[in-house]
This record gives sequence, C-alpha cells and structure tokens, in this order.
Amino acid sequence: MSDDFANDVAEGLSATPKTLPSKYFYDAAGDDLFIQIMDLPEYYLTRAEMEIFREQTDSLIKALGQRPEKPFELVELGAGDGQKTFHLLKKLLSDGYDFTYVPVDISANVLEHLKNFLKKELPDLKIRIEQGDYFKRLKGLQETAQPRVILYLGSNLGNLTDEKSKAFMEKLSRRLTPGDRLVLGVDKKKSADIVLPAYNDSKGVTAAFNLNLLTRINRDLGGEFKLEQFRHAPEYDEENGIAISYLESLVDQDIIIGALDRTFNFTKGEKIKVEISRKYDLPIIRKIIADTPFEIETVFKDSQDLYLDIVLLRD
Ligand code: AVI
Repeated sequence: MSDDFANDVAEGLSATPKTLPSKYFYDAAGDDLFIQIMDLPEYYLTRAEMEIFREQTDSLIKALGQRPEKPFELVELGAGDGQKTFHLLKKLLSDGYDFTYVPVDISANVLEHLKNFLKKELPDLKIRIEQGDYFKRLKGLQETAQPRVILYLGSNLGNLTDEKSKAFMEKLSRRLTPGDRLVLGVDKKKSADIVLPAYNDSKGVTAAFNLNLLTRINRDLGGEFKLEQFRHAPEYDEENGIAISYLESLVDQDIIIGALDRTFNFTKGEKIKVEISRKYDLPIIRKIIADTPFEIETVFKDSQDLYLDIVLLRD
C-alpha cells in the first residue's frame, strides 16, 4: 500500500492539473470522519439509501430473484459498517433464505467490527469476510457454484470517472454468471443547492475529511504540508451532475515530500483535484453499462426522489 501510495502521490502531484486519488482518504482518521459525514444533516445520500433498504425490503428481496431453498451468496463490495444491509440481512433470514453474506472491504478493522456486530445481532447469519481492494482484484468473487447477488451501494461508483466506471462494470460482469444480479446504489442528479452543501457542510467535517489526505501524506511519506495553507473547495457541475472536491493552495508555496525526495510547487489559487462524486440518472447508467451484459431490471427510489438503488441482471 505504501509503495502504491508513494507512486500515486508522485504521479498525481506531477500532473497538470494536480490530482490525488480519493481512495487514500480512508485511513483510521478518514474512516472516522466518513462515519461523521454520513450522519450530517447535509449529507442526504446515506439516509436516502437507508430508507430504501428499510421501507422497501420486501420488494427489494423479490427483485433479487432468489428462491429461499436455493443457496446463494450476497457479496457486498465496500461493506463499511453494514448499516443499510442489516435490514436486508435480517429480513432474508426471517424469510428463511439460505445465503452466505460476503462483505468485502479494504479495511480489516472495519470488517472485524462488522463481523462482531453481525455475529451478535444475527447469530444465524453465515458470513465470510474478504479483505482487499475490490477495484484491483474483485476479491471475494471467487469461483462459486452458487448464484450471486452483488451489493455495490453508497454511490461508491460515483467516485470513479465514467470511463473507469465502464471498465469496472465490464470487469465485474466478467466475474459473474448469467442470472447473477447487482444492486447498484447511486446518488441522483439534482440541483446544486442540494448537492453542494452535502460536500461542504457547515461543521467543516467534509473539509477535515479532504484535508486529512495531506495529513496522511505528511505522516506516511514525510510530507511537509501545512494544512492551514490549503482550503477545501468543492464545485458542482449541475448540467452534467458531477461534484468535484479540490484542495486549493492559499499561497505560493513549495512542499517537500521526504519519501519521494521531491519538492512540489504550488501557486496561490492552484487546486489539487481530490475527488469526483458523480450523480446519475438512468440514461447515464445505460451508457455506462452499454458494452456490458448487464441490463436494468428494477429501480428503487426513496420518498424524496434523491437516490436510486438499481437492480441489474447479468444476462
Ligand atoms: C464514498 N463516497 C460515495 C462519498 C461521496 O459522496 O462521494 C465520499 C464523500 N466525500 C465527501 N463526502 C463524502
């Protein structure tokens, strides 16, 4: 990880314009800040998806197309704290479905917590945790004779460019068998007055989350970023539905990163692109899956029409 991190930072900060990958937000401090973000009044995404999973559990289960007596695997990519999935798992168990829950996450810590929580709350649940970066290896999707339902929730797809999303969906589809399904949770394209506050909350938690990336570079790579000389600067392209978070340099400055043996120059106002958060509608999703064997089967939305959970069938 550390070598990858060093290479990605060197490459990103040498590029014009400068970029850093958002996947490095999630160290222990970043995980904590993201949990706080999901509770923020401005960050509607988690609540909207939670509502779908809580209020439409029966319809969702029906859309998964499984039979109670036939074993299947329920694989969750980037499972996190599993709060949304909990409603689904509980109902599947009480409806007598025979399934194994396979949460996949990059954080061993997160997976241990999740496993302990589920063992306590749902002692009958069959669970197999898989630690790894699912973007790289799609770990957890080993050969299996059982049908599979993949959960890819939280608008995690939105942190990829459309080009990378296409490649990811193609790769994912190759790991699946015809008849398998994917539940894809995505944030809906909407106006800036709702989206921008979600990425620029009044308490500054999202700013701290983004700036934590510089703290991580300082700690892990001997960086000398002074956090007070950068600010979190999110933007939203309403027409295309793309939110972008930048870290903007407040002064002209040279930053040494010891482990890279390099110095990076920043001019006042120069921005590092740190995250994209794509917002979707069905035509955008159709474009992303156009060259894959996925087809849209069922679409769930929350009561405020903010968010979509889309069930895709792998043909
Ligand atoms: C994880 N991901 C879908 C979040 C998002 O909305 O793009 C990460 C996040 N960044 C700032 N707030 C939340």
